[in-house]
Amino acid sequence: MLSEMPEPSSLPPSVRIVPGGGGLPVARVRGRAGVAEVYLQGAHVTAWAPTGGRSALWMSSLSRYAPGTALRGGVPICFPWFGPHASDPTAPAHGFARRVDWQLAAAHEEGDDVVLAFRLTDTEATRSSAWPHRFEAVYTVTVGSRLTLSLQVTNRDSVPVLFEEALHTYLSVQDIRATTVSGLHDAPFIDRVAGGTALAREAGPVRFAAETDRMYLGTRTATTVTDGAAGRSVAIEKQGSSSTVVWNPWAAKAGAMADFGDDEWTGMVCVETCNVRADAVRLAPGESHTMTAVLEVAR
Ligand code: TA6
Repeated sequence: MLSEMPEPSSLPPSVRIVPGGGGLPVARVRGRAGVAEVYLQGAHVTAWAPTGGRSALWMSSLSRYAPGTALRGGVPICFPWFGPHASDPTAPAHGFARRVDWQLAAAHEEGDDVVLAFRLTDTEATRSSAWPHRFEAVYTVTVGSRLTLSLQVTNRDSVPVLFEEALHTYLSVQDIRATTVSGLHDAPFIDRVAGGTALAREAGPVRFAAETDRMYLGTRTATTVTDGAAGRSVAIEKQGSSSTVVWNPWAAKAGAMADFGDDEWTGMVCVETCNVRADAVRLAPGESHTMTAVLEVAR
């Protein structure tokens, strides 16, 4: 359990910290305009729905809920690197941020929205040869008819830092084979399934007929996920992000993941707001950078 849990009296009536999966503390948000759940481990949003709607986020039924283990689904925070570490094979995939406890620093109501601020600073659990730096991260989650996620990173070190970051958003869809992602037409991408480094481009919306793992670089555009089978869509606006990753593992890779149901691949798609590879962020000592994603469900 966290040593720095906020006093219940300091929380608005719409926010309660309760034991979640595996007994991990989770902030349960019941606002006038939206509801959500955010695990303090990883400041991990695992559910969000406009009030009266169903969660736009996907969680695996096989997700593990254990200290230090990444949850499968929702919005994992990948930081300070994306994917495997460039040189240390023992370093955790997608960095340490999603595996460590964040502090719920503040929570308040703003009109019909509920705003929560989570904070992570360097500790023994984050400092390693893989990334030894002093830093502060503040993650602001605004729960309402839209979900706004804002990650601000500040360099608290005495040397410049370079980092990658991603809001690795798992969206729920009725059938990936009837789902498209628009907004990335003609944007250059690395096809990670093909193991390529060469940049490809595609004229139309992204469609899914096999494992798909695309890293779009140098793109600041909004995207729209159209869930054709359910007749609904989710719009993703972003600021401070130059990369977008689109991923579906398809059957074989889903079957190879212990925390991913063999047939669950048809019900999800990842559209990730990020700064990765050539778009990695460099900060001088004392400098800050903010990356924001805004999700909105449209009929
Ligand atoms: O964002 C896509 C990706 O990098 C895939 O290559 C796959 O590894 C996925 O993330 C999930 O990674 P994880 O470490 O959460 O299993």
